[in-house]
Amino acid sequence: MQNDLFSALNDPEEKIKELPDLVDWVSRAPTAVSHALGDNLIVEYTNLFDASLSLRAFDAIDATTQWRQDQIRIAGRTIPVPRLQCWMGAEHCRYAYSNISLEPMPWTHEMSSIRDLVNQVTGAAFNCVLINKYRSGEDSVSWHADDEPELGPSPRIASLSLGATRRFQLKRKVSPEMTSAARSERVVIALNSGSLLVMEPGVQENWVHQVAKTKIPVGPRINLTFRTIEDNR
Ligand SMILES: O=C(O)CCC(=O)C(=O)O
Repeated sequence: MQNDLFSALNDPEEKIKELPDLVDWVSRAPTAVSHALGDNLIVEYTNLFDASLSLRAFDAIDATTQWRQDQIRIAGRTIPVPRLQCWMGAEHCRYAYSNISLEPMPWTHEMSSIRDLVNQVTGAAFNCVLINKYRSGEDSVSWHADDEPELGPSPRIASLSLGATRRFQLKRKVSPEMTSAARSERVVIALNSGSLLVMEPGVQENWVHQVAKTKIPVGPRINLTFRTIEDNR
């Protein structure tokens, strides 16, 4: 069903570049579901965007984002990152991971209105966003934590999903004193279109996450992970 909806986006007649005003969207009171990860917490707003707004947001973001295909070096080989990306935010928000250095693109109208909504819902002051586009099941992000120093010691991260449903997997960061049961513990959350996942402080310190490749045919997915970088200039 989801993929049928998304195939409509290939029809130029269906393309809508403008998002509706999101200011009052928060009054629709999204449902919050808690996922306990040991002592840590993920809060999922399951219906932040309904199906129609998710489609429009997907299309507007896809059309207005300057996608980049970054390359990474692994074991002496340079390979394309298995997804498209764009780093957007306030001017001071420089970000580096896996030897990739990102200068922020200025906020687009679409993205700043989604940021304002996410800030309203979460009470956070997110000032930058990593936009990921997974073109198909071949695209992925492998195990990592969003724990780069510029995000501060205990970051809060909010992640909005649009498009095809993918699986968000989490496992604990390994420590020497950990039991084998804890080592093999996995949490899986379905990333449905229109849902907002808030990884509360502590998750990045204790857990890693991934969106693995899948052989099941899936349509494209866009993910927005909102972050905060302090301005220390
Ligand atoms: O696509 C997702 O839901 C996860 C993205 C992610 O892990 C990241 O941007 O750090």
